Amino acid sequence: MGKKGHEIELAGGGVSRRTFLKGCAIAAATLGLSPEVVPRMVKAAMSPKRPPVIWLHFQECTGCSEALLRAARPDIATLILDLISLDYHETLMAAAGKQAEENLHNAVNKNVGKFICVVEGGIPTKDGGIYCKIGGKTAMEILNEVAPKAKAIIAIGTCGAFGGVQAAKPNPTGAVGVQDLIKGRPIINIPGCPPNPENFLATVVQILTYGRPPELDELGRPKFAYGRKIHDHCERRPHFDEGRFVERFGDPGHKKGYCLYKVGCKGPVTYSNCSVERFCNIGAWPVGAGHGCIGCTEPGFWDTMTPIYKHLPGIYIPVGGGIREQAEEIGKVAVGGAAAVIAAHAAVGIGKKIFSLRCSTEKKEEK
Ligand code: FSX
Ligand code: SF4
Ligand code: F3S
Repeated sequence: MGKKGHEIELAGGGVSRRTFLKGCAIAAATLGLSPEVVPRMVKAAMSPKRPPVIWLHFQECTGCSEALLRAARPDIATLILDLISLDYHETLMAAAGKQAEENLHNAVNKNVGKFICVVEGGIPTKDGGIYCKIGGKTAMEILNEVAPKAKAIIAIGTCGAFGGVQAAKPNPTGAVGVQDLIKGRPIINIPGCPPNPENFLATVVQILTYGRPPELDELGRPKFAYGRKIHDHCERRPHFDEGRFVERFGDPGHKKGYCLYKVGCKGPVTYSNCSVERFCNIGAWPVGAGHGCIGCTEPGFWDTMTPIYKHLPGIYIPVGGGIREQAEEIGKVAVGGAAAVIAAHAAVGIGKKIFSLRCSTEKKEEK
């Protein structure tokens, strides 16, 4: 890229300064930081010493890499690829076979204690881990060779973080997330199926600028991205509060943009910034498109958030006043990750008529 006006070439040579500044501004906003930190971020990110990144792929659909490469605001993929030195990525690199194996070996051993290991995909542990093998080695073997030598590990996507859909009961391959196997290294989970690339970008910029991972919640997720519920910032929330719900897909309420809770939205129990950050630079996100959130950033969502089109067992909506605090309990229970049956009270406007969606358990208790 030539050096014309603002088109100043950066460390990696792929993006203009303007794009770069925009990217850092987005990262700052995503991190919840003031715009004043942007120059510091730019300085840190412009360092010619780009952190080496080794990106491993295990049991997954490659949607995480796809989401990153197809990100649009402002060409986040290029920006990320300029911020880091991507030394190994099986989907993107030209090398194959023996050469690829040598690349991995060299990238790890040249950068012991310095590289960021990104893990995309779950790791099968049953039967000696034979259900995912690359170059004759199991995913477990590769992870155990690479991850302990990393400075930090980013488990990208719900598969890398919590095992993913392949861990759905009965979990035939014994799929788990990175944190179940690797101890003693910092692990940052960026779940979502797939995750929002802006959360990955912001995490990388945070590490580059401050030399440490962002603050994490008890599930290892950055609080800046997973600190609030989908429901807290959903554009359909006023309908929820006023008791206006979609009863069936395609009904008049659906056409009017009413709340999707009754047709299975798990936004009240899902921690993620989707309703704020959105996707693809066009403000798109699942609930905006008319489908409920399926809770894809939560561990075990494939078991705990299903059936997708039914509200969670035990959830009911008592309409009346004074229960707004109880709505907060919904998320806490979900973050605890435990409850197969979550008794949750959704906040609704004061003085509305009582209607109930009580589950059979509760009906039985009433009898
Ligand atoms: Fe998993 Fe990544 Fe879901 Fe796919 O590859 S988080 S299956 S959308 O995207 O690992
Ligand atoms: Fe939005 Fe879902 Fe909450 Fe309704 S239940 S307000 S659609 S997040
Ligand atoms: Fe996933 Fe729900 Fe966001 S389905 S992408 S956490 S809106």
